Amino acid sequence: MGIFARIKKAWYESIVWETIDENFYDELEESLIMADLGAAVAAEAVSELRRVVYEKSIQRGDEVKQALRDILEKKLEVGDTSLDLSTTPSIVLVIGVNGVGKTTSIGKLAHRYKEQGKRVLLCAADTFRAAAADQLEIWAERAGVEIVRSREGADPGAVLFDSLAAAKARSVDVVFCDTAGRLHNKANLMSELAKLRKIIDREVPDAAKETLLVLDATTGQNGLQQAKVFRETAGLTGIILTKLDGTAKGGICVAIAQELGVPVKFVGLGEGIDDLQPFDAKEYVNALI
Ligand SMILES: Nc1nc2c(ncn2[C@@H]2O[C@H](COP(=O)(O)OP(=O)(O)OP(=O)(O)O)[C@@H](O)[C@H]2O)c(=O)[nH]1
Ligand SMILES: [Mg+2]
Repeated sequence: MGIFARIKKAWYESIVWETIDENFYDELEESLIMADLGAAVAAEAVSELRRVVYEKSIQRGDEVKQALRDILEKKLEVGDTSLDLSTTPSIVLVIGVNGVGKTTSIGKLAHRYKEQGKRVLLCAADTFRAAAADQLEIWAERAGVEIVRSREGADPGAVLFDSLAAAKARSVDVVFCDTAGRLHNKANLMSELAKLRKIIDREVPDAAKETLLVLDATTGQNGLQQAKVFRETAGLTGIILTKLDGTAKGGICVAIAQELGVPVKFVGLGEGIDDLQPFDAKEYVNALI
């Protein structure tokens, strides 16, 4: 950056962050709420920022910004962001409400781990929707991985059982299990997921297991409620935050990390097979602020 651009930038930042007064904090809190962090977490972050600004006698805009980044980053660090794939097979159950990007994310994950030299098998346990297994099969072909599927209306538990048997027989490294996002009602969906969990625990008790909740970044505050409900039924080891390529900031993941202690593990940045990245708190917070 040239000297004039630098001066202009410094000047701009100094007027934007010039007065660290009540007004500044109020506006900041509001913009954090707008980014979907939720009222409670936004208030907490701002009060922490006040304390840091006071204790360190911070006056410069860029220092305030950095202090806020540090605070949010810390809030996101609530657990391992990598997948535990330490056993053969390891089982990854992918859950979430309809349309959030479960099947697409599985396709991307399959590609990612196949590229890393792992033997991957997809389990088409979404038998509720006619085209669901076909959609997963297209992803399996794209990624060049195996799939176990059945017909529409088949028992998802039976498909999972077959997938686990195949995984054991074929020395598969990782099974990604797709699930329905919609059954006749929420109670049905949840009891179905509880059943799938039980089958995994029974059939591969010693396997490394992940249960990933897929959340659409554009969902906003409702994401926290979804995470609570799914955590109760299926347990959660991580979040895949999709559709971050749009305008949504996905700040809900900060609220989920804070309130439920569940870390984001991957972010979805588009519809293509390469549009999935491991979550990086620093990068995420930089983009947020
Ligand atoms: N822009 C964008 N679109 C995405 C992303 N992930 C998924 N999608 C799109 O979201 C739509 C739904 O994705 P699916 O993978 O079918 O979602 P699902 O959760 O499996 O849906 P159901 O099986 O119906 O519950 C598709 O059009 C995807 O291409 C993402 O990270 N960014
Ligand atoms: Mg699907």
